[in-house]
Amino acid sequence: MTQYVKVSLMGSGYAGKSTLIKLLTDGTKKLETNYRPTPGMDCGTITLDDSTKVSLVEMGGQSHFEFMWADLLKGSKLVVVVTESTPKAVLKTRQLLHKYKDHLQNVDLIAVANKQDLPGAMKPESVQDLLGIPTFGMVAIDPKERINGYKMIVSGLRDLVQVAA
Ligand SMILES: Nc1nc2c(ncn2[C@@H]2O[C@H](COP(=O)(O)OP(=O)(O)O)[C@@H](O)[C@H]2O)c(=O)[nH]1
Ligand SMILES: [Mg+2]
Repeated sequence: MTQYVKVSLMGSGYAGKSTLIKLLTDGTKKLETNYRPTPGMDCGTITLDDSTKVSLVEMGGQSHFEFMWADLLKGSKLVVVVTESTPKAVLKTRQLLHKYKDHLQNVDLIAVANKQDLPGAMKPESVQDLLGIPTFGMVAIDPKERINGYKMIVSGLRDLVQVAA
């Protein structure tokens, strides 16, 4: 029987959550770069092994969808907080983590310092210092980053993957 593991992606609108889901679930070589705000939710599935699939669920980042977040977070094995790598965006993400800290208490958390390709991007280590959670650098529009994206999800699910192995 296949077990589904829920991984939620949260973060401000425009951070790159939908692009990251596409990167991880879609074999295409070129990732579309037009921005379309996610209407509430976006999702995709990746296969870890014969018996385990990961459901990636994006929580629409715009503030008028925030009312759904507490519900969407429920049952998540891992929450991936996606942020742009500008100081302003990272500070906003830190506030977001603070605001939802009660809902994030019993779940593994990692952060993605996305858009590392943009000039002046903060290094993942600096983003990690500010957010206080393990942080991975990412360029979600670059298909070459796909393997790093998988590794990041697998390392976030390490307890579960060890059990499955
Ligand atoms: N330069 C650059 N742009 C990115 C990257 N990831 C996403 N984007 C762009 O940022 C915009 C917002 O991305 P999207 O995935 O829709 O953000 P979401 O609102 O968090 O789902 C889109 O135009 C993407 O093409 C990246 O790593 N680098
Ligand atoms: Mg989106």
